[in-house]
Amino acid sequence: MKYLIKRAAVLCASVMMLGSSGVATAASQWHMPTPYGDANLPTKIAYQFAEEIKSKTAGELDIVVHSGASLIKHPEIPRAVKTGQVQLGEVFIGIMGNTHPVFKHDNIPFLATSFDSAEKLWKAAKPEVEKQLNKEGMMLLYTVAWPAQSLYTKAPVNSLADLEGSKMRAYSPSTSRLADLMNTSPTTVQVPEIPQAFSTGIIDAMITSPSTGVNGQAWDYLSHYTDIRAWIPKNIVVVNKRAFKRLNKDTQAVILAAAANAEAKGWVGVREKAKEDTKTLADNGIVVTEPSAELMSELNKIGAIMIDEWQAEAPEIETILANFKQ
Ligand code: PCA
Repeated sequence: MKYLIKRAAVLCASVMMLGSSGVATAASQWHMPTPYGDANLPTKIAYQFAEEIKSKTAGELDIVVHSGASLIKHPEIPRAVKTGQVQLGEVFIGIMGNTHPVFKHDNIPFLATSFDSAEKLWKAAKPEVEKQLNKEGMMLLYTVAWPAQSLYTKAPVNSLADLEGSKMRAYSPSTSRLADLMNTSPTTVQVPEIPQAFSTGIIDAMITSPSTGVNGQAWDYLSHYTDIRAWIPKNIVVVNKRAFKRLNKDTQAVILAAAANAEAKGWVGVREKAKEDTKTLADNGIVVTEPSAELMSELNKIGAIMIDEWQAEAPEIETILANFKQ
């Protein structure tokens, strides 16, 4: 019986797919889990991306965005897309650092610290990232960057000695390594848990964007923001290759055009967000300062170590770095 029901569902699905041969299609619904809440730029862009596809396919493809890890937990999103549990999803590139070192290009301190150089780094890394995703049965649709990542603490930081022994939030393999090299102890904390982790003493420092600080009302539990602008990480939206291939060519073209629009919007939007959110931190009483020369020189040394370590991990990294330096 179960088998029969399954067969019927499959038949139904194939009838719907007749669209590619020009016969009228029934609307299909796709599910898109995203890791961050609705207030975040990448999530807003995900909604617009879905809306554009729905309107340009006249409702034939309806992508339902499930924000804030409400459908699938963040670390499980890549696997959910890979296995076809969902058709597409959004993920922070850095958390895939342990899958393959090409994904670590995203969280290497002081490699690309301005938006222009981050765009350049993305162009350099993208072909290698696409190759790895392809091996995993996924296809890249678009990326959205975060503002540069800076240091949040409960006291001023003039040099690394001021941070020694503190509990530093980590959100990826690379940020755990960074915390080690800073003589702090890394603790993995997801964005929604940041306020509670600070107030209960699980962490006492973090490196993230002004946007994530504003989002979690950082002024309630810390006082200093040192603008080290250490790296500019990104989210990517990926689609299951088989699901994409099953669509007719017109729908595929609509998706790719919407993805290109989303990416362009992201690079413009993040530049505005970075300024606006840094101002909001200051307006709410956080002491926003430029880093001291001593702190920057210490951090740059750590950055150089991390680039060396990363380079030794796989031949693809050499290719990314060579493309980036061109
Ligand atoms: N916010 C997310 C990812 C990068 C960022 O700015 C976070 O802190 O987890």
